[in-house]
Amino acid sequence: KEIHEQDSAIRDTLSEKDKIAEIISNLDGINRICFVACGTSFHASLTGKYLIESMSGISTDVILASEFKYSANTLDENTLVIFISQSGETADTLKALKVAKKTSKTLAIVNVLGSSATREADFVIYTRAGPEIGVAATKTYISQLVCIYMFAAILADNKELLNTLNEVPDYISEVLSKEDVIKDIASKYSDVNDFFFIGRGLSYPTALEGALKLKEITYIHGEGYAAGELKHGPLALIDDDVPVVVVLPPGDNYKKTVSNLEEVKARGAHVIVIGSCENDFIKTEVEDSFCINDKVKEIIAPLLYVIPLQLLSYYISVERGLDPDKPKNLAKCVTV
Ligand code: F1P
Repeated sequence: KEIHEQDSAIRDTLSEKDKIAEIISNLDGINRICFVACGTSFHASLTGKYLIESMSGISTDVILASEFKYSANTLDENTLVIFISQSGETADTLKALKVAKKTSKTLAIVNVLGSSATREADFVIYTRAGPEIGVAATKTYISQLVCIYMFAAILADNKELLNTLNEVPDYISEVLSKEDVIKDIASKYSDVNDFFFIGRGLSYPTALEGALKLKEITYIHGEGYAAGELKHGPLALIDDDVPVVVVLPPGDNYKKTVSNLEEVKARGAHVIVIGSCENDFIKTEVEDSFCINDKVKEIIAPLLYVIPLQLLSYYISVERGLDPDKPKNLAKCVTV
């Protein structure tokens, strides 16, 4: 249900644009940004680093909330610390927020109205995705990303990107209308033991999020890797028992990612490509693929390419007789 609500959820998220512009107008003197988050919210934060650094050149760090204390002494009054949390109640994130506000300006990007993080932070942006009942975050991930995209685009005065975001809900509906393709792929791979997910640049956090969803709701080992990093060891783990999901949007990283795809194929891996429908490679060479409208350029690919990965985990979970909404050993809100 929540995967299917993503187009309407982000229509509401997009209405936060003016609020974000107002917050940015109050950020004089900021020369460093630091994201702090856990789990899926951490992957949204990694996307923020790529966007802000490439468009504004502002040095941006991403710190796991549980590791925050080792970097806390690097913050100062010129650092903006952005806390991303669906619940606004995650213990590690709240603890870090209480420390960061002593030295720095703080912004919380949160889904739950009135949650603790919204009371602690100097500034608040609501993701407006609506209630999320399933334990594993899906629609709130996309809405966090949309907030981060709006923040980065306004910061860089990138009007073209801001306008493009208005097209995303329609692209999402189009992706969701083709979910049967993923259902068929899921039925082929529901009893494997290990998966890899690879991508470069903006597609790297997408690969990490695909692997986390798989672990959370199917209990299959999923490893998200930067495609160019595979050669530094993990290629040894790839063989014909390990499917490799390749996040392959069009753009600057396309050719290099294809060469990584060829490396894993040469080791016998079954490759599942998420790529543009106009991509010759998809049309001719791979067995399992899901294609996305070729008008979706690399810059906005994280908002679309993660959806087939969410669906893949969902359908594998169902194939394995599990309840994807109630994964074992995972709470919606981790308060310890
Ligand atoms: C962080 C998080 C979620 C995950 C699960 C446990 O929560 O790791 O990403 O799906 O719900 O908590 P939050 O700080 O974003 O609420």
